[in-house]
Amino acid sequence: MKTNQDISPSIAILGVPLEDGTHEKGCLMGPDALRTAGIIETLEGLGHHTADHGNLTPRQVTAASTRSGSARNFEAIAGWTQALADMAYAMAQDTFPIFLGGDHALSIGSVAGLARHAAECSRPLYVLWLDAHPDFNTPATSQSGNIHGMSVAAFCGDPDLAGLYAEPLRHPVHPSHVHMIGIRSVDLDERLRLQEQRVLVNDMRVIDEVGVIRPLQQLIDEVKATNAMLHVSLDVDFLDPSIAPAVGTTVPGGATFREAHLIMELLHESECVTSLDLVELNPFLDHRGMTAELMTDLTASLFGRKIFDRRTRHPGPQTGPQ
Ligand SMILES: [Mn+2]
Repeated sequence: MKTNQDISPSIAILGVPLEDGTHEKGCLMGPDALRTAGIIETLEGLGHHTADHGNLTPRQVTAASTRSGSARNFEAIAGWTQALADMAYAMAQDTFPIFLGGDHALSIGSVAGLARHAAECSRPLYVLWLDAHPDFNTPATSQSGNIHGMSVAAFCGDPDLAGLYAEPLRHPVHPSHVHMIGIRSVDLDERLRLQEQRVLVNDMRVIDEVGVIRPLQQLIDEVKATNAMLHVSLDVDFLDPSIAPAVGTTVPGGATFREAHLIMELLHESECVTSLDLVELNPFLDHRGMTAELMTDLTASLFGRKIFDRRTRHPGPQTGPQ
């Protein structure tokens, strides 16, 4: 993904077996399921040197608390966030980091670390949020109190989630730099906040009407025009449950196999992407590893694999009826 064509991009993998952001158990097995599906061998096979940093251990945090409302496992997630933000920052220095989740609360830490790195490079950070949900709730608006539904609010600097970080968030992501695709389940308060803060939401209706190319091209153009870094955060529930059943928050009507691969192929061609989250894989709910394999294949497309080779078919000599 680096623009220097002479150097094969070096990829750093980090497992984040975090499941405190959701009610459903099982996401802690996500990183190992992705490894079992061959994500590292796949990337190596595409010519990318890939280093596996193993699984992250959370920090022990005692002081964190939310200012108001409901946020389950706040302390535990603060521990993951603080350890991950530091790791993400370090990994981004000279590699393309891939974070294997773990539930989507992972992004609270990964994006914060990447935003710090981007700021030090004097570049904006854009986030492409591929998800059924905007994850823009706050402790005050959330019905469930599950922090995996608050990730975007957290890294955009919501004050009720500030206690997840070790220190005040110096580089919050600007909400207008968050582009969402695939959205089809939004809470009422969340909808109002998304509009107020000008998050760019492409719901499934947009995909139905114009496809994935136009909204994606708008993002790529903006990223190129501002010399930004681009983080992609891919939630399993972005995909239609018929092709990706291994997630605790399935919503019908998700992206198809080809829509998802097309997004990844266009992102590869753009050479804009600088980091990736693969989140919400719950292997306990999977069917013979099909979701882990699909997430691995989508990652391969992001790194240059063509699913369908564009070979020209030469029809054989026309033969008449025998
Ligand atoms: Mn999500």
